[in-house]
Amino acid sequence: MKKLLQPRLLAAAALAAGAAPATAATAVFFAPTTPYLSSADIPAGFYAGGLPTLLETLEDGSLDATLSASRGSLIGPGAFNGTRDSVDGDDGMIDGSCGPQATVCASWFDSSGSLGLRFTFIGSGALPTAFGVAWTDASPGASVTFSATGLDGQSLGSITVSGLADNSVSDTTAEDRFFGVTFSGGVQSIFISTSSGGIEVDHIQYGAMAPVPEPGSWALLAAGLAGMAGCKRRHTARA
Ligand SMILES: [Ca+2]
Ligand SMILES: [Ca+2]
Ligand SMILES: [Ca+2]
Repeated sequence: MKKLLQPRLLAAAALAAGAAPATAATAVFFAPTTPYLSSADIPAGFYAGGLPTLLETLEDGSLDATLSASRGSLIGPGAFNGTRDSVDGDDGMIDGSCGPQATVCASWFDSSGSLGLRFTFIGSGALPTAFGVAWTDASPGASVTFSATGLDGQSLGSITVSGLADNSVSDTTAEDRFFGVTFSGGVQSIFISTSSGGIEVDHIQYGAMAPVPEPGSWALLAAGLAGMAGCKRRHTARA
């Protein structure tokens, strides 16, 4: 039985110690407690316009050229049938499974979850400001740790979620979860690891983060509303 997990949105402090506070930007980590069964489960408020620039489902048989992986390999049709664990909807059906099919359901796997997987943006142009992945499998009881780096390897923080992994290493999908981070200063890489056994992921993705109101703009808005209320009261008193 799964236990209830952290709040839907886990926010964490971000700027690495000693990093110049050039902006008030803070990395925000997303770890929804509901399953990621297709790209429709990307959390609201993650990407500008709701969708990533790149969604690497791995169903084309290779990792996109704008991404590098520190470890692991693509496992596709014909390999690990019954235990390969792709995102559920990659076979066109949300049916609690994606793995044994002959022509679809690819994922990314490494036998060492503790060494983890780092996906780095190596494309041209500006870094993405939102970067995520769908974790799909680990050994029973393993916890999942997700972290990210910004420009020049600056740490953006990390989160750890325990109690996710079910008691199966087959292609069960109800345990699958989205992990992502947004940072206006740019996200160079994401790293995901598990405390024991292997690790499997899918839907590596990045894009532009959804705009977040600056705390200052909230303060200005609140002050403006308070001022309007004051004017109305004065106007009412004179009337
Ligand atoms: Ca399916
Ligand atoms: Ca897939
Ligand atoms: Ca799974």
